[in-house]
Amino acid sequence: MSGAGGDRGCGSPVPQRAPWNLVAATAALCLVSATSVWTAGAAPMSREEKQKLGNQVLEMFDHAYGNYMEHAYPADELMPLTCRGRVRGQEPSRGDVDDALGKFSLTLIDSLDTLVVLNKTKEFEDAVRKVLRDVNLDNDVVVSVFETNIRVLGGLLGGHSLAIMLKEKGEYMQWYNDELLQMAKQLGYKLLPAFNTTSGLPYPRINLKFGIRKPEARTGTETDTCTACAGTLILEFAALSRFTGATIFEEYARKALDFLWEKRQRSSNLVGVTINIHTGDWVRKDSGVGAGIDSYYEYLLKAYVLLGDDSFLERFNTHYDAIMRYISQPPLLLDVHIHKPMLNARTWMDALLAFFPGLQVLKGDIRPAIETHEMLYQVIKKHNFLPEAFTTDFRVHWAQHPLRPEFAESTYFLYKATGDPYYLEVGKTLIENLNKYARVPCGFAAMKDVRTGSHEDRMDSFFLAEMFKYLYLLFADKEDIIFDIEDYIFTTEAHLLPLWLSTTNQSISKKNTTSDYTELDDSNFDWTCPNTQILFPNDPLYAQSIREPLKNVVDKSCPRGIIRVEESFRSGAKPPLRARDFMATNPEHLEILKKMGVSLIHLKDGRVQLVQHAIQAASSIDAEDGLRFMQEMIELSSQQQKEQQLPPRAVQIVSHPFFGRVVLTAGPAQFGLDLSKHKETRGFVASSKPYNGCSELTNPEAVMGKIALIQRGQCMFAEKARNIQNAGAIGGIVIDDNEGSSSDTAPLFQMAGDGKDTDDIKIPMLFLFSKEGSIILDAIREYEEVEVLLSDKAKDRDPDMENEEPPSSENDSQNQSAEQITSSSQEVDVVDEESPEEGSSNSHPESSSPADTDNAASFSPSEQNSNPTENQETTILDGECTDLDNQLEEQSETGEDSNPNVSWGKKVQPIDSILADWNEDIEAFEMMEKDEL
Ligand code: DMJ
Repeated sequence: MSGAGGDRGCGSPVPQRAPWNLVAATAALCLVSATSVWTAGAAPMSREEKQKLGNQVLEMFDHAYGNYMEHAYPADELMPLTCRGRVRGQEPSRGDVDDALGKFSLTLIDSLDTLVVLNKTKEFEDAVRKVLRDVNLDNDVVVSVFETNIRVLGGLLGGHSLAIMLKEKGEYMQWYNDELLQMAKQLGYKLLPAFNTTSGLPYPRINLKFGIRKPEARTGTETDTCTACAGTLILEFAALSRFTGATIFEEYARKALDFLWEKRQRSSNLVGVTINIHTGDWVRKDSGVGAGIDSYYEYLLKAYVLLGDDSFLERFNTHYDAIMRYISQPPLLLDVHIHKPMLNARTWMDALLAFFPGLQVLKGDIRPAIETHEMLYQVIKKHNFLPEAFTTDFRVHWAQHPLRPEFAESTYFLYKATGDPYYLEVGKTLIENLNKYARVPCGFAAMKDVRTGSHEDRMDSFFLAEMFKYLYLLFADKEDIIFDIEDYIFTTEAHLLPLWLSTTNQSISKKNTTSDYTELDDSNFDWTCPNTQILFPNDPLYAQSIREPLKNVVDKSCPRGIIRVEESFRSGAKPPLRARDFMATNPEHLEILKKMGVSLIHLKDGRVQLVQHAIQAASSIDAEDGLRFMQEMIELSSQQQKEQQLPPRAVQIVSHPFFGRVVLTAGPAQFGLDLSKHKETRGFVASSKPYNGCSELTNPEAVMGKIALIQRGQCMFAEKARNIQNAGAIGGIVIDDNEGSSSDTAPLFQMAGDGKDTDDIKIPMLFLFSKEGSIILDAIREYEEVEVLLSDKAKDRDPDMENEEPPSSENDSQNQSAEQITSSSQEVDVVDEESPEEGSSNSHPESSSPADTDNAASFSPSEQNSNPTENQETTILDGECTDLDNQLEEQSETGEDSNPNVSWGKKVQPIDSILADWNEDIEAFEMMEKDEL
């Protein structure tokens, strides 16, 4: 997700319906840099230091872009570990992520305007020539309409915007004759068939060559799209219309926005995550500011800034008010249900919401922006990067990090708004972390797991489009950029569109809007704009004073439930029961459960099942507490389950030329040295003979004091470990014999023992799938001496590693052997190696998931209730056997459910409406469980 325009502020203090050029000019005063007035707080950064950091950003960009151009172009993206291009169809499918790839040299197009911002005008000129010469927009590929719009159409328009700016300056691009714009127009027409729905919302995908719904198109049968997917078109489409005079693009984008606005949930003014493009029904009714919705809000505000159309600001302000009322729980931003906005829909946040503080700066709401940004920074300091998702108590929920730029974007805008050098220090940390943990010999690799430091063979184009722009601009002074950045607005992909478009070809402004705003009065709209020139000179420590209380927020989390507890203490009422405090042996707790409509059922196998019947709750408040309790219990169960699984381990190649840059995710063993206890083993690797390690080694001299490589198969893992240990190995790496296997496609597992006592095995053992194992085997072939570190987490690259004399190497094509695993699975299952009599080296017993067999807390639907609509959720708790009376169970099965009306205190609610409400909650929870970014 991304940004806002320059330091342009929010709506301006000018009268409504003012001509936009005036609005733009006035708004430009709203958020200006306050560097000159800073007197205290974080130490100011010298010009030299800023320049040094700016130069570092330039060097990093060269490393990323140079490697893409050298090793991947004309492919869409660079695979930085294997140092080659990612060509769709030639790599295993990664699902939806691949829909950004249209065989149109994505990274080159996405990088165009970054080149100009970074002052690489000559390279820009070359890049534009390459785009015009090489890029084909007519490929038979199904692509995402959203991604193609923001990255490719946006990239071409950003390139065009800066090409004409340069041409006008008179030095570069003198030959340019709107060729990028012509390409953009061609692409625009290719996307239009996607809008052929009754709602006007676009299909999520389109075939670049064949469009939609023709048999050869292989798309057009989808019924749903995400709100951001349908609501993030207006900037690019309006720019295309205004640049070319072809009004159709802006009309289509406006129509889609109008439809979304009409469909907002009228009482909460929130929108859901996915919508049916034919019926307009919300498919997912959870609502936040991150994945699936993010740039819809962003584009409403920026459409106002770019197009000067008040209706967009009115809509944005209405939504913003709802966001701040329900979703914002400072410093957290938590998803809620659109129809029950007081109810959290999940207990974790996704990384995409990190753009939101930047948008709040554009809106002019600085305080919550500072708070949320600080919270995010605390999470980053803990994990080096923002994990794709993290819980309200700041634990990792999804451990990947694909080098997303959103946090850098917000950092840039907060620095522009506050002038607080603290944000420069934040940017410096981002640069350091990227170089330390993500930089590989052939570019920058996404983090597969921020906890272990392992990589994915992936460098997304947005990394070049956005990250380097925001980082460079953060440290740049006005004179470091060859044009005035304040004349442009950033799209969500950080492409630059000139603000003068607001006064060009504006014939279609509002022409086709279907909404009327009679229901809204001026109080809905915030026309004022906090001016940082007034704010900060009065109190230069303003930002710092807001951050200060949040310094330890990651260690001392305070999610909503706790706030509620505090509130109830204040009011003298009893605090609601938290799932983590619940004890099935505590009669008081059981009483509370009963009040909340939760019954507890003992299963024959000793486990305990919780079922909520909302209608049995003593009041609607108790029912809501019960729902929250169940939600927490589900979360707790799945966390416990995760915690019981061993986290993955890391094999880090530390010798020349890798120097720790290549980290492979490995499966642990249930025996041998436990690497989780801050232990590690470092040594050179050697293949064992026989390679399967199933008998006494015939080459003990080769493996003595080394880490032995053994092939999977033919005997138990423990037997292999004993054989290599007897030969003097200090560790072992078992490599899967199933050719082509990778943690991309298979879940990691733990190597189980042999059912006997394995205490005699003292050395550490790790498992690598075949693709990852072959990286080490290739490295041996190329460099002979390969040293690795076995640990639970990749270690920082030791500068000594790089100073060591390189072992003799035949050639120095250091990038070729670096391959990486790309699985997103963090689950670790237990697998026993096959028994000796199972001969085939390729036949492995199916991995058995602990979730299948374990007594671990797990979530399962109730079998005890015939009417599922009357149940909330069911949780099975491990070993919570109590002497609990059967009363509750009996109550849950009385005939009360048939009561047509339920009395909650004074309020009588028809059963149908209650059931409908709860049904929606159940659906939302089910969605939540399946949730993916
Ligand atoms: C970018 O492609 C855009 O910012 C988009 O809006 C969502 N996120 C990615 C980067 O994370």
